[in-house]
Amino acid sequence: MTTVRLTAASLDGVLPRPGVTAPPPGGHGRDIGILHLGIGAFHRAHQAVFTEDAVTATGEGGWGICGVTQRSATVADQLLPQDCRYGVLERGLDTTSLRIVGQVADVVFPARDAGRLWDRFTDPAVRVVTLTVTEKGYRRDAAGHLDVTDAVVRADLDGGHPRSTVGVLARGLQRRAAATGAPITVLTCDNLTGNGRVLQRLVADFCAALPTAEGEPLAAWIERSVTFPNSMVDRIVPATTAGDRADAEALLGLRDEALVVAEPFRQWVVEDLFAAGRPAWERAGASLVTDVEPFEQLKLRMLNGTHSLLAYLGALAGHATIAEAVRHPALAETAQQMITEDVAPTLVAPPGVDVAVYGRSVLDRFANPALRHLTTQVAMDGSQKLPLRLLGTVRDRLAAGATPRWAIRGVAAWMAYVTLGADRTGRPLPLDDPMADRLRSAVAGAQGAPAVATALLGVAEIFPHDLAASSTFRDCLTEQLAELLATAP
Ligand code: CS2
Repeated sequence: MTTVRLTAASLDGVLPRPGVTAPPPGGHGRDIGILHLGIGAFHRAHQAVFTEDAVTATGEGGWGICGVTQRSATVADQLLPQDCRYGVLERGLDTTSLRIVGQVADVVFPARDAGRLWDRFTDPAVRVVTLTVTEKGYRRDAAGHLDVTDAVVRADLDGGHPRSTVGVLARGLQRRAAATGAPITVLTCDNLTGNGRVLQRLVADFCAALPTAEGEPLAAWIERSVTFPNSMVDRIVPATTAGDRADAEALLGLRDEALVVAEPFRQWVVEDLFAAGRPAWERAGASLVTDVEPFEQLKLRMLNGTHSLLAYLGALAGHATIAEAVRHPALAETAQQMITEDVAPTLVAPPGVDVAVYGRSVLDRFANPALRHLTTQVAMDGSQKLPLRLLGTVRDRLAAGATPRWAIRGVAAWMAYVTLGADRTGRPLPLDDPMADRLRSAVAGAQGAPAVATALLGVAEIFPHDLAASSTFRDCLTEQLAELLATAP
């Protein structure tokens, strides 16, 4: 028997239902005020939930979300037939609950219908553009600028329908400037240090690479009318599995093809720098602050850094999930040591946060066995993640005269992962990374830890010259890499 699919009408037909939370009646507040670039699982489990809670708490309308899916139509085809309703399956240690979210009001796949994207950009009712496009979506060069040698960025500068994130954003802002010039906020929600300022600079780089007569007035308008707050986002959202879909279907009695799964925890710290208003996210538990940086460093280095460490060491040791990896005593100890000995001394504690307690909570969250967060999923895009998550810690500790052995172990584990391509039982480990070809050819023919380390330390987009030249770093790295390579099948 095939189950009926989730839609606004079918949902009304099954509610109320134990274990299921429904969106507010009538889905108030769905008039679109937010345009979101990159409507993957993370946005649906994080910002959309905060926004719906804020709108529910205040009764203020006008903050419905229009999601944009750039690379494929999959998300549009999942959400549109469901009137954009979807479930967030919350998996705690011993509780599972399902919440249906109604805050997303539309989804656009620009390759199919670019006009609808531009209509949103020029609509003065749209006052915030949010983004979750992952680290690689920013297309930065080794110096952190927009990579104007990238073929997609070049094509966007030349005109035609833009495909890069910065291209879409700059062209959308250009149309808005020409239409009404109404101010707007661009709020990135990706795991980058100083993410708002980074994006602001990349958009400025795009403008600077345009012909002067076009780029200068656009840059000047953006300077006057657009703000780019920093933000720190946190919620573990693994890829949805068939098991998650089956569990949600059992709870709801409807089939949900847009389901996402998440841990109960969620946090959002946002710099309160909005050009044209915002939802009252503080009413939904977000923190609106003047300085996000200490929160961001804490999260990137302690949570994401440890996540990457466990992903590479765990995958190499044959652990399929992060929860399995962190339940292994030796790996748990390594993670704890990195947190305490290497990361903690580099941090300025954010107001009201006890860094040691935070570190323990991170490991508890990782150990949640109900979340099947694959080590290979977290291992993806290492070339983009390493500098933000591990290398900052390594640099700061080296500068303080210390040898951050555990953070360096994380780097060594990444190198072993790249080189071996298989775990200790011989099972293949995918190298899913925008620089995969570069990395493979760098290590091709390199025999033994010193040669592999030299080959990968030479990739300047990842390892800045001064770090690659540090003998303390190189010696500690080579020693640990030798050990990891020796345990290969
Ligand atoms: C993870 C993050 O996949 C990864 O690299 O480290 O997605 C992590 O789950 C989130 O940042 C948690 O907020």
